[in-house]
Amino acid sequence: MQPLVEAAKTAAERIRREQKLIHVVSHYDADGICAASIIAIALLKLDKPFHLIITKDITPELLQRITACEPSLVIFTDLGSGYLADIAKLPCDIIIADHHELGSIWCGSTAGRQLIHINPELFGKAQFAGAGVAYLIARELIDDRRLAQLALVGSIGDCGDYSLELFIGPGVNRERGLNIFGRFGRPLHHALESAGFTNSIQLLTELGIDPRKTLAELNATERQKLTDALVRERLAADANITSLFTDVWTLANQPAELADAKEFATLLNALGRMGSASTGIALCMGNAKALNAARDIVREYKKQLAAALEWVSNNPVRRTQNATYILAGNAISDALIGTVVSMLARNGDGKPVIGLAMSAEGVKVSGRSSTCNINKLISKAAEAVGGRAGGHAEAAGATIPVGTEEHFISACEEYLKSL
Ligand SMILES: [Mn+2]
Repeated sequence: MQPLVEAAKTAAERIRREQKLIHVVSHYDADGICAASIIAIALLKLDKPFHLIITKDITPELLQRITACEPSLVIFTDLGSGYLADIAKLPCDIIIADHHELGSIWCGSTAGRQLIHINPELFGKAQFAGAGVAYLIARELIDDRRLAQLALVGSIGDCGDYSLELFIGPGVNRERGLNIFGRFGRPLHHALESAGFTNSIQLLTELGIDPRKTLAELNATERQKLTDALVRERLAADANITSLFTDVWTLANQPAELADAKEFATLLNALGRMGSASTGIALCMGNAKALNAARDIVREYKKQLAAALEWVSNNPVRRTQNATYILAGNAISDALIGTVVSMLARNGDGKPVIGLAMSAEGVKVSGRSSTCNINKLISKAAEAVGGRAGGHAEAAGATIPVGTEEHFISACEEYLKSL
């Protein structure tokens, strides 16, 4: 951890020295939105002017646009490690705070420029998400309770296996609780049904609990009654009860909808995918008014996601011995294909699930797998067809040229057969 902290200190010192407009570029998912907000909160407090760009991907056009502003410092959060060769062309100092798989390795100075590359993998420890790395930098600059909250929300949104203990403090509380999503945001009967418990209204009524209450609204006696009943139900079904409990993270001084870290992260993820990352940034920075806008956007997101899942169930997916491919074309938006693929992969056998959908830049590819390194697979196949890829061992994405889909799938199959 020490070298990682030292690198974060170097980045913080560089930020403190900057006099010109700082450009911040971050990823559009929950982790990226939290990472960007962490840096934004610090820069605001330090009175450093900055410009923030939230993006799905680093493209040559984006880098050109930044170059045209003649910046002297650009900060990348939750992306960048996979694009070092392109980013290094920027004619200024660069900080990358990322955790995605490394394309190549650089740091230090070159041609009078400072390149600070902070990725936990470089230090042999992959225990931080993008927001966690941003937090390590920002806490060297300012003291603000929101930083640890956002680092936690981003890490939870990223779904990786991260150590979260560092974020526990006055604004962040961890306890063991029921593993039921929607503690603050969903009526209990709905939350229970989504968690796989049937006849929830009947069960709650029998227990004397108002089904419209949320889990967070239950008093201690009601919560105990419910817990006992759910344990009994699981035992009666001969099911495992350990999955009934989980770490529950509560954020202090947040409106109810943002008080549970998982719910907050889910909301940010939906906003990012709907092209409203700015609403997410506003929420992270404490603008309570942004909640109204967020609610409307999330409603629309759920509608689109339901339609996408319905499309998948009504249209043939391509299953080979090695993987499942969803050729969605224009039927599923490129912003939703990753979520759809995640949901299918969760219920699958661990073999790769790969979705392809049309996007403005080409064909967006999104893959998940727990049995092979999906980032390697997708990178290899994307490279074979002239595309660009990046991600993690379990989840990765790419953009490939339109018309190369079949070639891409053959390249995947070839690679999978060779394993
Ligand atoms: Mn991330």
